[in-house]
Amino acid sequence: MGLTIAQKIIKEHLVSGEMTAGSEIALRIDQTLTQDATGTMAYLEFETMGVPQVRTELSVAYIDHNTLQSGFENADDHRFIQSMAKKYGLRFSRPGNGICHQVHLERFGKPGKTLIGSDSHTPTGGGIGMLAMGAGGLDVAVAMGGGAYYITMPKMYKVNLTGKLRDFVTAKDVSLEILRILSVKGGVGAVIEWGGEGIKTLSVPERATITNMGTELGATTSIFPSDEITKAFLEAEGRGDDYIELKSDDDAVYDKIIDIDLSTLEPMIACPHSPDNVVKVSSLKGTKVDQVCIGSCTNSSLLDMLKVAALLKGKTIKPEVSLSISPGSRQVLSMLADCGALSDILASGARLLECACGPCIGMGFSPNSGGVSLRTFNRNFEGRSGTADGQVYLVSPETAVAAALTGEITDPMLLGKMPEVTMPDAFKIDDSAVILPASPEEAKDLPILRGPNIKPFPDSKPLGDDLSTQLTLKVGDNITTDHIMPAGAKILPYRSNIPHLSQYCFGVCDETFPKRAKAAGESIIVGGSNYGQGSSREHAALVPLYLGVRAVIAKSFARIHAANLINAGIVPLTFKDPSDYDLLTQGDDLEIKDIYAGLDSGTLILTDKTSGKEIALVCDFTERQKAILKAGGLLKYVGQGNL
Ligand code: MIC
Ligand code: SF4
Repeated sequence: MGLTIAQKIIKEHLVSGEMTAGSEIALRIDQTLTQDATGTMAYLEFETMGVPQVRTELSVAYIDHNTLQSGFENADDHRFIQSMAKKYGLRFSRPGNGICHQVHLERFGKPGKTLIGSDSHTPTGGGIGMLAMGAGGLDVAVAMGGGAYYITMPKMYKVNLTGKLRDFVTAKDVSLEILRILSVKGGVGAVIEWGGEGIKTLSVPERATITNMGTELGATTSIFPSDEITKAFLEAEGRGDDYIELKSDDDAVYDKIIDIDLSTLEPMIACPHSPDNVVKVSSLKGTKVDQVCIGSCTNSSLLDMLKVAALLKGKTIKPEVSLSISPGSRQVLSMLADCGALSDILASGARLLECACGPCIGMGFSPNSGGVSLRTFNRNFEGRSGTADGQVYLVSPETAVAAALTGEITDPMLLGKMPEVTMPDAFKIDDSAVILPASPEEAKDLPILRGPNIKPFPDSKPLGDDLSTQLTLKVGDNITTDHIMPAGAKILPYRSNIPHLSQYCFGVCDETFPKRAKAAGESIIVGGSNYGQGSSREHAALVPLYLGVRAVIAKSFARIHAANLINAGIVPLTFKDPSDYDLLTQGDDLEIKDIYAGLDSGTLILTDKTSGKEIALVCDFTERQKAILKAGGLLKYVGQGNL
């Protein structure tokens, strides 16, 4: 039987386990990346492992999220990460150098390699044929220390593309279309391979938009073959030597195949508050728009920006609309400036933001109250923009420009003729904002620079045999990690201060939760399906841990969050019969007995002492996961000599 692209890379990196979908496998990781919002915690965790230098082929620490330095906290964290990078052998990408995924694609990613990153959009690297996955900070720390990365062997899905996109229909519309088809949980447990004749019409930045947004499907990762187009991109980045050809075997077997004819697609838009709430742009024609944001790791490549500039050239945006542009990297910004396209953008009335995540994570540029914001980003979860009642829609850069020019949601196909935009044969290479580490010899005496905002992380408890506690919070389906641990400019600076962060836990759902959880001492949360989708932030596990949460019972979990819960020593349990979810009420007293025996049998019985009902729960863990839970989390397990 032939192999898919992902299976080939997995086979080459397999440390242990069977390559059968559903079994646990351990992978050797070639490259890691972190960003600052998850990085501080990841490096604190790495430090406790006592490893003198990172053991990967390449590890990069990016600063791109917490770049609004409205106090000392972010600047202190940047300095801490920089000192860690210098001492432990990582490259340090300075603030201003760009968004981790864009810069990694440009300068470091290599086809056929494995990459994990403490950011859920790490699969962007799949655009050049990497097996690139998002992970919790602690898993990345372990990989930096030379430890394997454990995942469930994914199923293989294939999307076959035929035809060619029409003008004004873009890779972003392909992403939105697949979200419409599969939904935000349609990719859970799968790798999505993109193939078919149609991929020959897609450049690397377009492919990277698609793999980036595969994250919104809940997929383990997404991947394109590495072909002549990949080669041309790497050569243009001066990295032709990094190219290898990579394709699936003709007789590779897929669990699901989806066909999309690119030539039939139309501009699409995801409505508030979920990336899969997708309709045709034309169906919302005339909706008034207050704000437009172009950028983020989904749509901030030079190609995207050149198209935006060409469409804005010689025109002025509506006075009622505020338009922001954040190029994905310094390379993009500087090439835009050199060719004059930046002037065209600015002359139209756009505001230039720095090369960073910015508005995507609520780091400034929040919309007005109740404002309609059209964004080329990948997430539109409630409250994420920083404005609680903001109405965020996700669109392509072309649709974004159409809205900025007309002041309302407008099908970009009505803009007339699409100007010809081509990618350059050579990108401008300047790696001066990537600081190299010290030599291992020099590194020994280097200090680590810590600010006062770094507080000790919460202590986890080994799993006991009985748990008798209260159900402090019951939430519904598709709860995101932005619900569990919101981000935004006010809260993000405290990513290394769990006690402070804890005040905001579940703030979007129930502001009283932190107080009630603390008062309960220990507690259980109940959720619906796809609990913990979205960001990879391990804070969505560490903060509940700090607040005494010992178990989460849900209909199903998102992959990275389930791993983060186990890593934090919190037990993720699922209902044997999902309809039992309805039997539980917030405030009930719950009891789970004989947990150790249940871990072995795979079933636990939950007694709702308030209603007297008994509910069967699935606790299907691997031996390693059981050992981690019994040890009280991954850090403790690693401390027992299990790196
Ligand atoms: C996001 O897009 O939600 C983030 C911010 O990039 C997160 C990481 C974080 O919470 O720091 C992600 O996607 O993993
Ligand atoms: Fe940054 Fe937004 Fe991409 Fe997350 S999704 S890495 S916040 S640009």
